[in-house]
Order: sequence, then structure tokens, then C-alpha cells
Amino acid sequence: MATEDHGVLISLEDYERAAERSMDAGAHGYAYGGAGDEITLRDNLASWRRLAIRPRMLVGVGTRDWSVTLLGARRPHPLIIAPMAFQRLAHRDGELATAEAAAATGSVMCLSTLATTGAAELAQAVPNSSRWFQLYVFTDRGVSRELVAQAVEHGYEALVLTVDLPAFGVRERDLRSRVRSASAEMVASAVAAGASGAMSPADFAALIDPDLNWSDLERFAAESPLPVIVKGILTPEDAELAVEHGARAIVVSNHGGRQLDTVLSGADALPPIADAVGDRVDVFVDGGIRRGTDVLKALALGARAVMIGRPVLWGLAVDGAAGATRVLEILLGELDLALALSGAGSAEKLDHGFVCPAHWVAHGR
Ligand code: FNR
Ligand code: LAC
Repeated sequence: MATEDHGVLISLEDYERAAERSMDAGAHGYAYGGAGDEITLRDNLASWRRLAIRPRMLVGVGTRDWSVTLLGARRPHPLIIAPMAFQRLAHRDGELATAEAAAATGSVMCLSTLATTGAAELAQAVPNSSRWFQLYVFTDRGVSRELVAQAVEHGYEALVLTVDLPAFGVRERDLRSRVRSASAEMVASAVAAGASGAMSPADFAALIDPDLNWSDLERFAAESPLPVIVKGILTPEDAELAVEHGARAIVVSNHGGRQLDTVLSGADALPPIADAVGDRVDVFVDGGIRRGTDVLKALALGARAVMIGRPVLWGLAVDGAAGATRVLEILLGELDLALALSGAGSAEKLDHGFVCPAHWVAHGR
């Protein structure tokens, strides 16, 4: 169906353009947009392009190995589907279709606290998907405890605690479109927190506790039966604190440029964080990854894996589970080629020697 409606879609950018045609304008603006002037949003893409690859030759790359170890478990490749709220805005099958794409491609999927599918429903519908649960801690801590209990009960393997949303970034596209992300009734966590009726993304975000702090993380990590991954770190200082307070992994992330505009990109934040953290915990990165070469650069700079956000939504919007699957397959195919042509051969052999600053002008879109 995708090929009939949209022509042949061969790159993530093709899916991005096709999704814009498929989606309602308000929903598209919410998914696409960033905060303020969208400077960080654009820099997320440009900063991977400011890096050049230093390829090595004649090393024998006939057998390529994409596999990585995440939280001590072997995974077939380093792609993780980022947590994204309200996926039924992109496609009627929403998070269930994303979980099918995760299962089809061996990717880990992160289910958002603000998902339009419950944690139990998703686990029952797609039991063979590897899943992590993304936690926003609500002011009503009882609701958050209940969400964690459900995640544990239904086979989620880690908790991704997002720490960069104590207040909601101003996304001017949403203010102009007056998008309503969902009725509260579609978001089980919001219902549990007492919300009702039509709500904007900012109304949902207002449920989140702005006073969460490092001692909360410490208590939470100590009590959690699941490993806690802290998402939204941009400095080595905070990376150090996260490790000290019990994080088992860190996601270097600026929330896809949706929170504080003009913060640094994941690509720029990653190297000093990876150096500071060393082998103590896993470091992941996200933001603006659109090509297999971006994945390769992220791993070379010290990430063990990358999270992919919007492109998965574009695939979902264009063709449901099949579209999201295809997006991940395209990226894996590009990663495979990048591993071959860079001479790295395997994901775990990548190191700083494979990248250097580029001297072309980064061409953002
Ligand atoms: C997000 N992101 C996000 N993060 C999170 O921790 N919880 C959430 O509920 C959401 N919701 C959300 C919705 C939408 C529509 C987008 C686009 C993003 C941020 C997400 O996990 C990730 O950090 C970025 O999307 C990564 O950047 P790219 O890949 O989209 O450029
Ligand atoms: C967003 C939230 C909900 O970025 O994380 O829209």
C-alpha cells in the first residue's frame, strides 16, 4: 500500500515526507516540531553531519556483526525505539503496531507513560516484543508506583526515567494548531491521575512532578526491581550524578529538541559523557539519527546503542506496523553497509578512530 500511495520509499526522509501527507496537520506538527525557534531540533540532524567517517580498508568485512550488549543482555543490533507519547495520533493501531515492528526487527521498544495503549494490553497483544517502560513521575506518586508495578508484572525489562521534562517546552506549532493530543480517556495513566476530557500535550505534561530530584532517583533505583535508565542527560556532571545515584544506563538526549531550545545536541554532548562514565554504565544517545552512518558515528563516539524517535512514527503513519518495520529495516541495511565500507565490520569494534570533524558545510534541512 505504501508504494501505491507514496511512490517507492527508500530512505527515512522519504517516510518523513510521506507521513506529512498522511497525517492530520495538528498531529503532524506535534510529532515533527521542537521547542522555540527549533534551533536544537535542526542541530540534532546537522551535528551528525558535521562528523566525517575515517574508513579503514582491507580488513575483511565479509561477516558483519551488528550485535551489542545492553544492560548485560545480548541484542541483535543497537537500535532502540524511543518512547513517544500518543502514538494513536499517527496511526489507529498506535503503540501495538510499534510493538509489532519491534518484534519483527528484534528492536527494544520503550512504551511511554503517556501512551495511548496500556502497558498490560501491549504485553498481552505482542508478548514477543522486548520492551522497556518509560516513566514520567507524576505529582501523584501513587499512580507512578502503580505504573511501575504493572511494568514489572507484564515483562518490561527496564524503566526509562525521563528527567528533562519538569516543565513542558513551548512548541509554537502546537500553540498555533491548538492540537488536542488525545482525550484523557485514551491515556490510562492520565485517567489514573484523575484527568478527563480533551487535553493538549501540555495539559498531560502538567501531571508530571517538577520537583523530582537526585535523592528521588536514588530511592527509586534502590527500590526498583528493574534496572533504571536515566533519559535526558546532556553533561558529564549529571552523568556522574546519575551513576552515583543508581542509574544502570544513561540516555544522552535533548528530547528531540522539544524541551529547551538551544541546548546542545546528543552528538556534541556524547563524547565527554562517554569518557566520564567509562564502562560503569551503558550510554545511549538519541536525536536526529536518520542514517546508518549516524548510528555508526554514535557508536564510534561511545554510545552502546541509539534511540530512534520520529522516523518510527513516520513509518507508523504511512503504513502501520509494516511501515515502522520498514523504517527500522532501512536503517539496519544502511548500518550494515556502513560497517562494511568503514572497515569496522562489527558494531563493537567502533571507536573514536572512525570519526573526525568534517570540513564540509553541514547541510541541515
Ligand atoms: C517524544 N519523546 C518522548 N520522550 C519521553 O521520554 N517520553 C515521551 O513520552 C516522549 N514523547 C515524545 C513524543 C513525540 C511525538 C516525539 C517526537 C518525541 C522524545 C523521544 O523519546 C526522543 O528523545 C526523541 O524523539 C529523539 O529524537 P528523534 O529521533 O525524534 O530526532
Ligand atoms: C513530548 C512529551 C510528551 O515530547 O514527552 O511531547
